[in-house]
Amino acid sequence: MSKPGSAGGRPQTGTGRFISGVVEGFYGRPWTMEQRTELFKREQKWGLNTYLYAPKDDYKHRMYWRDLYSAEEAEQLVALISAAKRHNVEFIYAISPGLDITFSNPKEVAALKRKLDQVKEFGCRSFSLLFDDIETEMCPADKKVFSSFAHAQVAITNAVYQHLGEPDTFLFCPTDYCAAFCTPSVSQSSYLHTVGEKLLPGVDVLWTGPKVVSHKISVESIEEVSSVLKRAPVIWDNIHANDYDPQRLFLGPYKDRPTELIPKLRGVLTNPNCEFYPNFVAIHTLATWCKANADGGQRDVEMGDEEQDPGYSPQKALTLALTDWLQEFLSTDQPGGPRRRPPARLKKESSDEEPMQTDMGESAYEPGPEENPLYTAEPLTLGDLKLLSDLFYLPYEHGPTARTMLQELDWLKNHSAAAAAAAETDKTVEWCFRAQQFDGMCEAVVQMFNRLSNAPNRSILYDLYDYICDIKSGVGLARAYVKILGGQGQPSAQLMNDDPEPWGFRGGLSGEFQRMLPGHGNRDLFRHPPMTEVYCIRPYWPADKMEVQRIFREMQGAGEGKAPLMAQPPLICDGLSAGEIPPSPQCAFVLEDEIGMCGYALALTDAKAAATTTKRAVSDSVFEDFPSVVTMHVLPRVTDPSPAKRMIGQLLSSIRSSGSRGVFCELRQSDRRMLDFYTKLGSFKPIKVAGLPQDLVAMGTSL
Ligand code: GDL
Repeated sequence: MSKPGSAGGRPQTGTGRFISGVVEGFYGRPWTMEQRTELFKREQKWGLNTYLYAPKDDYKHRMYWRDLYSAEEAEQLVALISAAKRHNVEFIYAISPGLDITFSNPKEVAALKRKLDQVKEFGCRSFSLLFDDIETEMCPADKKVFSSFAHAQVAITNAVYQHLGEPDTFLFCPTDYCAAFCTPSVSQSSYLHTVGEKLLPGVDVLWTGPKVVSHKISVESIEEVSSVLKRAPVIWDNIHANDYDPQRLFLGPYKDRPTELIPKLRGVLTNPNCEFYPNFVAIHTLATWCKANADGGQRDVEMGDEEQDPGYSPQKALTLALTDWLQEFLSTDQPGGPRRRPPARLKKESSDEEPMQTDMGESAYEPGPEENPLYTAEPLTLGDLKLLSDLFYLPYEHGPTARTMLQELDWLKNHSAAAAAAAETDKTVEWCFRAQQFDGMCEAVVQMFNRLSNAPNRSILYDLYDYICDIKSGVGLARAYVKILGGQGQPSAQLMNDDPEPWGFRGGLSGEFQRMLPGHGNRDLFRHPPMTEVYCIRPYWPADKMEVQRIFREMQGAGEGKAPLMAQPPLICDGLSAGEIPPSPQCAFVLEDEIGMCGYALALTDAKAAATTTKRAVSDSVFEDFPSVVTMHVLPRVTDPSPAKRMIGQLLSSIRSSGSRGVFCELRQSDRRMLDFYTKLGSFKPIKVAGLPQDLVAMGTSL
């Protein structure tokens, strides 16, 4: 096994310690000097050791990288660098010259060295060159000198690294900084191979994982990139970055990076939310993660969950972070901050309640018996913060409460008509119960909002404010909608009015664009590109039997006036298409276009009886894995495969809901179109069925 932070026996660079901490590497308003100093305090307290200064929109970091700092700026940077030192945090100064540097011009190299020399004079000892998010095409002058972009970047990086006296910590961010950017792949990327071979061994490489914002980072993926780079990378983690979407904020725990990675990495730096204060959770949970192995692999297995990381539980890390964060919320951060008032009902008898601030003294207003009581707010709770984090969790995952709310709203929407039709049945009772529960969850969001907006620490509140307002009104709309579904309440002005307030149609121009796209621009749009024709997939009704038979005959080559192909052996599911066997409930769909029905997909959740009718001796083991059978036909006029994919998708989902564990279909070898269709679906694979007539093929999929 290789040493921690080393790859392929390469000696460790720098101090050899695991680099852990924060990269201020996002687009948008950079943090203030005070916030950065606060960050160093926190890093020290939580055991993190590094800060990488790389704010994309700081003029002199990227756009005007050649410009030296003014005396005033210098003073600030000197103070910042010494604050980092005081808190035992390694300050790495990064520069991004890639927007316009000409690598082959010695004046440019000199400008870069001059700039970094200046920062070195400020007391900085660790540096970084970043080449992320830039054009990959070299200018003609550079093309004459360098054989590739990688060669150009590596040459300048090595030169600067040596010029600065080979600092202990020197980081390089490649232009292909994640697997998704590598062509054709990580292992075959000539760019990364050049970096791996030519970059001096003392320089470390930043890497964001499989994607820019990586959902998961696996040990295998890191082993792969380490072998190409010939060194263990430093992860630049964008898991909590929110600079790409103004409606999102990430308050979930550091997650989906196994702690087994720690010995395989040179370090981890998180590039978190643009707003400073909400990063409490991102940084606190990263610190907990980093400690996982330092504690000698403290075992923390939660029984019965094999997926758990033995060294780290995101849920526990989150609770630890939120518990500490709550204290910060409750501390007044501004002069003239609020006095804590006793809750209304306790006001009279509570004499032991400590006011947080007593400077209101004599002038404190006490309402008379018939007057308005003073506005009081309950203090924020850990439960509120848990809910807040659930609503603003992680880029690929909502927190548990948010998931439940979405599921419940979906269920209430889909079952509201049934509830109305079956008055006073169990279904209505269940619908009303679940609607009430949903309402309760919405109310909890409102209460959380109220308590948050009364929290004494205004700096955190102001960073959160836009987001919590947004979620509060989103939840409010859903809540009003469920009331209307349940027949309570009038359609509110917000939902139905012809002239709503601006908060009834949110999102500005970007919102307009999204609403104009099919499915409101949701993720399905990318999975199933939009169709040019309009199709409708609807449940099969018994009255559709004749039309289904017509399509079946047409597809068998026995259209009007032609005789059916008698010579062919029947398929198990032919009885379904011919209308001799009815499909299982909820397991039949038809496809319609402008002309009429143009396809169908039918299933039997239990195929055994149909096999017997077709006189086919299918073995029990096949039925054990694939108890259900499907058949699907789509007329040739439907040239777009998407509607058929969606129809089979809906059918499989219904079969799965019936409790079946697998499904198969039979196809004729000559039916190239359907064979091709099932093969391209990806989920269906050929299966062996003993006694299958020669020109038939069976394909199956588990559900
Ligand atoms: C990026 C940018 C980063 C930005 C992040 C999230 C790297 C190396 N660069 O690609 O500045 O904050 O995406 O939008 O991650």
